Amino acid sequence: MRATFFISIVLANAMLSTARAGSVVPPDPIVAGQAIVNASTPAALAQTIAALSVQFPAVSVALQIPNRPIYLLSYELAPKQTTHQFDLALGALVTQGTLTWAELNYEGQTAEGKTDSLWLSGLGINANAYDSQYAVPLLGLKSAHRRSRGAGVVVSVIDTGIDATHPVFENSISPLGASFIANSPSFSDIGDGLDNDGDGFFDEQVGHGTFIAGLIHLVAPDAMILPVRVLDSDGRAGNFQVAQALAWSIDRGAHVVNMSLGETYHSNALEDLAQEALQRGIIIVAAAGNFDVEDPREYPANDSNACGVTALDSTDYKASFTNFEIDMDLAAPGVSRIINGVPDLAQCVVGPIPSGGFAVWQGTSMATAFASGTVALVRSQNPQWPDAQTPNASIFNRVMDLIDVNGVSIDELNPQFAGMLGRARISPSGVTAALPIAPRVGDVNFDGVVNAADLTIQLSQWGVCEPSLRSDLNADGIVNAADIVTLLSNW
Ligand SMILES: [Ca+2]
Ligand SMILES: [Ca+2]
Ligand SMILES: [Ca+2]
Ligand SMILES: [Ca+2]
Repeated sequence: MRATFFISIVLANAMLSTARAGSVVPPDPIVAGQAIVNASTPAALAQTIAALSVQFPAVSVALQIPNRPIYLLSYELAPKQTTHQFDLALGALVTQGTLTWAELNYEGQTAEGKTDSLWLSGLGINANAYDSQYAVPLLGLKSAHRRSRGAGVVVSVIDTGIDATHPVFENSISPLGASFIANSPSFSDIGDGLDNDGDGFFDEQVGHGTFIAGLIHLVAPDAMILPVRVLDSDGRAGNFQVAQALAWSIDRGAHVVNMSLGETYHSNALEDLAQEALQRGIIIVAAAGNFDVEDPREYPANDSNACGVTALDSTDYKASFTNFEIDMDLAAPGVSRIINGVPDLAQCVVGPIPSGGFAVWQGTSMATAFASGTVALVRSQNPQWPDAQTPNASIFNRVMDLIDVNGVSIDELNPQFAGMLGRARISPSGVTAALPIAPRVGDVNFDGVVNAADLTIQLSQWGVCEPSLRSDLNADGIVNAADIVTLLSNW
């Protein structure tokens, strides 16, 4: 089902296409037989299971988000019972105060998967096209990289997985990634040969995570990327599973979390974790969605504790497909132009795909990746955070303000959407110029030089750690000889 130039040039427009104006946004499906609850005590959880079991068969606790009172319940329906009846029973437990909240396990999906947008690979889409794509001069990445390359920052990519063997990544993918796909422990970006969502395409979102990681890496080449595979090969996951991935990212100390996905149901589980991320100084960056609508809104992009990102073309005009609304924070390039069935590479977003190749794609997911990379550059230039001026809970707003005031105004170009495409188009060159030069790789104490003082700190932290520890230069969860070699090579 995958389009390449070799087999389907004429399909190119259709393959990259996204929804047209006025399109009906389909409701998000529900994972059958699953619900999510917040039970503040073991007694409340036991009471919940007992109460639901009076009405419904096989109610049990399937999983817990570690160290949070958030549980996945599994259940069955007897003949003539409906999911809606189970939802009402959950609602009654919330009303009587047994549960803090409860919800069905709605499904999220990549922004592109929702609109059947696929990547295109083929002749001429290569490493050079990736390095020279329009976003590089538009965002001023060359001058930005003289100020910051993202060193010391860990960006979690919650997606379909990442092909860490792709040559563009060199040593920038943490081997400590995770998979929340049942019976598939690898975090690699691989398919299962199935049309999991029954839309006629097989494994159509394989490559999404690799592509997204490649764009983050293009903007922040020294940031370490933490792969968190939770979306299936067709780009979907239940909110509980996405919440697991988000909690895992928070617990590993990620500084930035890229979520190029969304769902139109406002999930309490994701809201709780977005709130926790904010309190811990972790910045969630999420895709506005590709339906060209204001409503329904995609979550978590519209959460006030997450950075929602819309897409623009190479001249800062609104992407025809991008969602828009007042809660959006930033705008970034996300459009690829196809002319007579052939991508005009000068106007395309180009990223890596599994097995070493490159592709053209478009969407708010891609804009989100450019924004995450920019957040990583800014975070790297402020290694002292949290501090007295910028405690953890202020980091999100501080970064948004910095990127806004040093960004490019887009309201004049898009008067119909003024205030609804985000506060500014990201300008990595602008925002990095306004901040101190970031420490380079190996400058563990960020004093501007890599020397014995950094080595001393590294030796004192020898052993198992979280991948976000500055001394763990390859973010593999252990400070050891490999990290010392990297430090010495940057001496
Ligand atoms: Ca499919
Ligand atoms: Ca599949
Ligand atoms: Ca130093
Ligand atoms: Ca290490």
